[in-house]
Parts: sequence; C-alpha cells; structure tokens
Amino acid sequence: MSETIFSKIIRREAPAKIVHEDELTMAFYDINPKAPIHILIVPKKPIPTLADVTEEDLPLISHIHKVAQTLAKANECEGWRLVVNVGEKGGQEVFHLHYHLLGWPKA
Ligand code: D5M
Repeated sequence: MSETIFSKIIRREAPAKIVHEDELTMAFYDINPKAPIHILIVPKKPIPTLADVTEEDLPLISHIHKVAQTLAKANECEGWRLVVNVGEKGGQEVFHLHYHLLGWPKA
C-alpha cells in the first residue's frame, strides 16, 4: 500500500485536529466537513479499504464502532451516521481505511 496523508497524520508528521487517540485508532476533524460534526476515525493499521478487511481485523472494526459511539456521545449528537466509502467508484479518495462520523448535535 502506498503512503497516504492519513499515515502521516497518525505519525504526527502532518497537521490535523486530533480528537481521539488510542493504541488502535486515531480520530480527527475532516478538512472538508459535510455535517456540523465531521470526524474521521482511522485505524493505525494501514488497511487500504473496507474490502481488504480480514477475519483477524474484526476486533479492530468492532473497536472503531465503539470509538464512533463514544465520540458521538461526547459531541452530544442527537443523530449521526457512520459512513465508509469503498473504492474509487464508491467515492473513496484516501486509500487508508477510514470511517466518516457525521453528526448533528442537539439544537
Ligand atoms: O474521504 C476522504 C476524506 O478525507 C475527505 O472528506 C477529505 C478528508 N481529508 C483529506 N485530507 C485530509 C487531511 N489532511 N485532514 C483531514 N481530513 C482530510 P473519502 O471517503 O476517501 O472520500
């Protein structure tokens, strides 16, 4: 897999507004927000797309969902979406797996 901007952010070699980090993931604000809250949740493991996830990655995927739930709650989202674009035809631009957390806070 070739190097992406997200690998550089994970290594803190590129700037990002980081909102969460643990041993498996990093989460930061999307530079081109599509909702009032738009956070990207990225595994540190450089998996290119959701189509490349294997059985051994399933605990990681489960963990990402837990991080999404925690961040949605921390940002007081009344409603939220968790979106993954897969492949160029699926709208994926950065080929390092990432989940878009799109949130709408309480009015
Ligand atoms: O989504 C890729 C997303 O990544 C897109 O919404 C812009 C965002 N992006 C790209 N570069 C950066 C940096 N440097 N910081 C924060 N967000 C970034 P995709 O699902 O691949 O289309």
